[in-house]
Amino acid sequence: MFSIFVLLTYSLLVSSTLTFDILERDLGDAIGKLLLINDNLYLGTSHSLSRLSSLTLNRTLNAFEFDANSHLKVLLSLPNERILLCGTSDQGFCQILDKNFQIIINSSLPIVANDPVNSTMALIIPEKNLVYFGVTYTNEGIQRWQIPNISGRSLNTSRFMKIVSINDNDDMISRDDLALRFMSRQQTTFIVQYVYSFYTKNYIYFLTNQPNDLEQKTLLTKIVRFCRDSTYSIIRTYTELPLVCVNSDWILKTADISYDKNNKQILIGHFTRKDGTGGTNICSWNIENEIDQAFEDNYRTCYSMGIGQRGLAFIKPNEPCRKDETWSVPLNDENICPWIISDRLPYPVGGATPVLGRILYESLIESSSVVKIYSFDSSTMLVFQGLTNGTFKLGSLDVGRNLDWFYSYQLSSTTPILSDVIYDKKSATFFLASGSKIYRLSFSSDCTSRLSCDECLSSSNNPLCGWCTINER
Ligand SMILES: *[C@@H]1O[C@H](CO)[C@@H](O)[C@H](O)[C@H]1NC(C)=O
Ligand SMILES: *[C@@H]1O[C@H](CO)[C@@H](O)[C@H](O)[C@H]1NC(C)=O
Ligand SMILES: *[C@@H]1O[C@H](CO)[C@@H](O)[C@H](O)[C@H]1NC(C)=O
Ligand SMILES: *[C@@H]1O[C@H](CO)[C@@H](O)[C@H](O)[C@H]1NC(C)=O
Ligand SMILES: *[C@@H]1O[C@H](CO)[C@@H](O)[C@H](O)[C@H]1NC(C)=O
Ligand SMILES: CC(=O)N[C@H]1CO[C@H](CO)[C@@H](O)[C@@H]1O
Repeated sequence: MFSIFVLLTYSLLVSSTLTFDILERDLGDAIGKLLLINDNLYLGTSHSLSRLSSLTLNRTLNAFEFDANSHLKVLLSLPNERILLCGTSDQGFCQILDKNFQIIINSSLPIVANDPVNSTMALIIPEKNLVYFGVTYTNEGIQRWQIPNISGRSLNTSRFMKIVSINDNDDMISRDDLALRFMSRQQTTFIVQYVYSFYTKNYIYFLTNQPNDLEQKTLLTKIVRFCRDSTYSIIRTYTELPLVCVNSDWILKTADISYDKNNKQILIGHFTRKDGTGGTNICSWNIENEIDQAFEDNYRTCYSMGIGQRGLAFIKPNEPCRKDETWSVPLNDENICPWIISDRLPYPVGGATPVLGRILYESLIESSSVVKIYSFDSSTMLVFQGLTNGTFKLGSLDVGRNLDWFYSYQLSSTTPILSDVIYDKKSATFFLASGSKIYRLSFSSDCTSRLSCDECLSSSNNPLCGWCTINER
């Protein structure tokens, strides 16, 4: 059996022959969100949601309209082909729709950021039936104070979008609930942009661009973490560290998660210059061995050695770290949550030592809008880079984390490629949006005409045809 590694290396030589079927549609309005659920491709513009056939890109339903001056902030898939939609009409709405745009439930609580650019990140935790929001402060409207900076909200239709409370089931927002609020006097000055979020078995993470702490106003990229076990309040287990790719002139633009050959999660961060002059740096981190280890070392410095300040004075007034003779985490314990929940220990704990990324790619001139990573087999990952001028590049990342670009293509649109890039493994198809256009790029046509993968590999000169191995052909 050929491996994709061989194919992609080979493709360096034959990249000129790489072929795909391309289909495009112009929606007439700038596309801001993309979501694929089975054969339905959902596209959000600022004031409507459309459903297209993923095969033909033809509309399969009348568009679902929102208020003309609203901003769509969240478009995510829920089990049973349902959709979670949040936007800013009337200071905020979140809704669950079925695949035919029938409203299953409404909420009119203010939940998301309410201007076009400031961010809202939402992360669904399926087994708990809840969704975490990281919301950037915006000063439009009078209800902004009701929105915590980070909150865990219920997806249960009987308590839809209520902040999950640990102790009770009533509607009181207790201090121990799944909500994190910054100190109120920092409200308009301490702005945290939430860029990405993901979870592992034990933790929830947000990636942010923010000031380091109260005394330092310069912007830097941070990784925020708290425990996934929602019987702890967020603030008890909240911690953050700077995340650096190359140096602190660069801040995070987009990020993505994939798995390496040992099935360990890898974080890919795409950084751009802080001063707005573009450039693209791509770094990677092994989440367990590098990021979680750095958090553990930082806790050890504070709790076991008693060195430095606890920090994070924008959440709770600062105080010195305290040495606790008995504090230790068992070796190789991947879940340190039970050890940091102790009334004797100060919390939340910040840190100043950055977690440095491994540099995969540096370009001082390219401006990118998105970088994505896909793992296909144990030895190679595919890297997708979308540029701000409508060009995309494909590269292969080998086990030694060497990145080779083997293909680039200019779309008919010359505006930035939307950060919601979808790759559908089943059909070896990319869905990209740029400006008001949606593109369907299928690399599978050569594959599907073959009887078996081996035949496909030996008789096709399409190097990406190796993706048919995923379809078990
Ligand atoms: C999709 O739309 C195109 C025109 O845009 C039309 O020619 C084609 O027949 C449609 N396909 C289906 C399956 O409706
Ligand atoms: C949700 O809100 C919309 C608009 O306010 C309303 O038309 C609709 O009837 C509501 N649906 C449900 C299920 O509450
Ligand atoms: C984001 O929100 C802040 C605070 O309200 C505001 O100053 C800033 O202009 C907003 N950014 C954009 C691009 O709207
Ligand atoms: C929703 O909440 C109700 C009442 O709290 C509970 O009985 C029900 O099991 C919950 N449903 C889900 C899907 O969690
Ligand atoms: C887009 O940018 C890339 C990298 O800077 C460049 O190679 C390419 O020629 C540009 N394409 C267009 C159409 O300007
Ligand atoms: C979204 C947001 O910024 N929420 C809050 C963050 O914390 C400050 C201080 O408590 C609040 O004023 C914001 O409303």
